[in-house]
Amino acid sequence: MKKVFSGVQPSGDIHIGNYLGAMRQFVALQEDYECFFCVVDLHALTVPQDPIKLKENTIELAGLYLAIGLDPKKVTLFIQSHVAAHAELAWLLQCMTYFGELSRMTQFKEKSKGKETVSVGLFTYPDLMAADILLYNTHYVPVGEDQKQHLELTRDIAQRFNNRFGETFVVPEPMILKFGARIMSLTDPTKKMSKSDSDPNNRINLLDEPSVIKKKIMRAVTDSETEIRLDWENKPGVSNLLTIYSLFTGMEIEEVVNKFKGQGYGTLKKELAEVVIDKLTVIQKNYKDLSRDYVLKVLKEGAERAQAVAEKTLREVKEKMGLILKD
Ligand code: AQP
Repeated sequence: MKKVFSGVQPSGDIHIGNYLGAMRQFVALQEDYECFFCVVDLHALTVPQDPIKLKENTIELAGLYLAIGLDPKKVTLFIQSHVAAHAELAWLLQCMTYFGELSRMTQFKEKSKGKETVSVGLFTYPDLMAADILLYNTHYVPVGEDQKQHLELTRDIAQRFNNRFGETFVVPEPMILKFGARIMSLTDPTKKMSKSDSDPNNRINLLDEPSVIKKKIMRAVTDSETEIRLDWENKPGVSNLLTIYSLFTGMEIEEVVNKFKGQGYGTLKKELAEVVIDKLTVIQKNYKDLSRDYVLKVLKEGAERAQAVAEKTLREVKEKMGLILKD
């Protein structure tokens, strides 16, 4: 069976961009692939985190994975730092990655822009991501558009390793949705919706109360015209709202545009709020039904399964690179 790996950072509130761009796909994939889904807490540490909040976010994200419909009998769900092989392989891969390659990463440039200091971890983040993926001999990686460049680097590293040390890693392929892979901010629709944006109104979180969802959508930035049409260049705000409507209802985008043609922005926003509230209420109910003990049990069992696979790959890599194995 082909393997799938993906991770989400517990770096803040999980929003509909994470869900529509990546997590929603995971649920369908669990039926046909051997899936590993991870709470990538080590990645979250690349920018400063409040330790108490990080722990809360980690358990919350694991609960959300279950609440959206992942079945721990079908998938391996675990916390990245529970499997030490991720950090170990990341080091080995760092020794095979060029400084120039990491310097070209757009996410690093964006996240370090205007900052007086940035961690070395933020710079080497793509190597940790490559380790996450390559440890499981992953064939497919379902991610949002913003992770495409990191995936390309992962492929380059895997090929470089295989060329130098012999066939070892599966060279993974990204699975990026053709539509909805980049959900935009509600307050500035030229930027992507993001957990770390300082303005909480930029995003709708999966666990937002209905009244908050409605308020955020009604305040979403549009434009000074009145016409509803899909036009990313001139009307990114309206185009984003239409896209979210289409993704949550399963209606084709053309159908959605026709439905709202000739109506005001207020109607689009009101109806969108109802659709989003309806969908998120189901996830929120599932989430509330989970006990912390159950989530921890799933994560423990997941880590044991993941560790067995990861350790095997790591041993092979160490051996090929010339390290002496302890046993
Ligand atoms: N706006 C988005 N639209 C579509 N997909 C998105 N993803 C993130 N934002 C959008 C996808 O969600 C998955 C998990 O993301 P991540 O936790 O790895 O972090 P990120 O990509 O850096 O996204 P965030 O939410 O903006 O987090 P912060 O602010 O902490 O950096 C990935 O598959 C991502 O592509």
